[in-house]
Amino acid sequence: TPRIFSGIQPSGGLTLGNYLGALKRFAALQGNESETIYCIVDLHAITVWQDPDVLRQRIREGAAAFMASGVDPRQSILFNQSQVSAHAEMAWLFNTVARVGWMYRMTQFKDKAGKNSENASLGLLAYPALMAADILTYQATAVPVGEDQKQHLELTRDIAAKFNHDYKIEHFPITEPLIEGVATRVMSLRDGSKKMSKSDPSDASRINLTDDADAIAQKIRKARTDADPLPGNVEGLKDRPEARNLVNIYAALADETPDAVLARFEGQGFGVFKPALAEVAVEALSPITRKMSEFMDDPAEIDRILGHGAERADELATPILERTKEIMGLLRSR
Ligand code: AQP
Repeated sequence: TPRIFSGIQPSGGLTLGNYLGALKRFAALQGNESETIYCIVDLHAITVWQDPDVLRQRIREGAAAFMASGVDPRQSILFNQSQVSAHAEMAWLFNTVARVGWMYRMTQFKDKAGKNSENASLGLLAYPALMAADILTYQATAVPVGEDQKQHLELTRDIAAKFNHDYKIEHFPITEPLIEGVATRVMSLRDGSKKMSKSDPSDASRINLTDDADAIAQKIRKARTDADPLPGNVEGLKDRPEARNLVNIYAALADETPDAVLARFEGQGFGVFKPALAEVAVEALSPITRKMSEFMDDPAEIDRILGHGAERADELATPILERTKEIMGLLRSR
């Protein structure tokens, strides 16, 4: 059976991008044909400064968002990264396998470190080695992610291949990225060339999973668009990134193809399309927002679920970590 791993950072409130690119698909991948392991990657979040009290709350919110989106902690293993020490240990081993030059090439590092990259945390540079550790500590074979994580997943493959080559053993699988559907890159509502992101300074650029119906409708109404009517198929959206983004969001939320959506709205302007999109968005998101807040009413229960998930994750991770150390010649005498 395929073993699927993926994670989300508790580095801010989750967005529609996180939901469509990740959470919605995490739930859909659960089932008898695969083993699913989902993680709130708190060790990744602290690569940029996090207020401790806020972080604790966001870890719980992350867990609530997973469960509200349909991740069932009985079917999947759901936990937060820092409770399973194998992730950090494996990351150190991978720091010795990965090359410094590989890390400097990562576009996420360049974006997040900004101009003054000498002042970025060492952890921000090593981020992708920890991500490789998350995945390979479970010998996971497939990782559902959004388009923005593609480069990091290629680096995970490079680390696995170099380890297998250097130690002359087929120990780690070469993991497959699962980047599927029309919402693998949801764009900002204010700028069709930027991805929707939880850390964008403009709240109007994104739909948060905690936004109420009025906020969702207002953000969609104000979303940047052009003035042309909608075309009859996706070909007609080629040089219209903002329009394409809204159509893709509609299609992903309604589980339709963009062409099917356009067939219905051909010739209509955004005065008609935006209210229809807002309706679909509220219908899809309001049950999730409601369930998230119900889960958040019982933080002790969330902590219990994460603790139990961490125990199960630990059982899978420890033997693989121990075997990795043995392959590398790290002596174990007890
Ligand atoms: N805009 C997006 N469209 C589709 N998928 C997205 N993902 C993120 N943004 C979009 C996917 O969500 C998962 C979790 O992402 P993450 O929390 O690990 O960090 P990120 O990719 O850096 O997401 P953000 O929201 O942009 O966070 P910040 O602002 O902190 O950098 C991943 O699978 C990601 O692909």
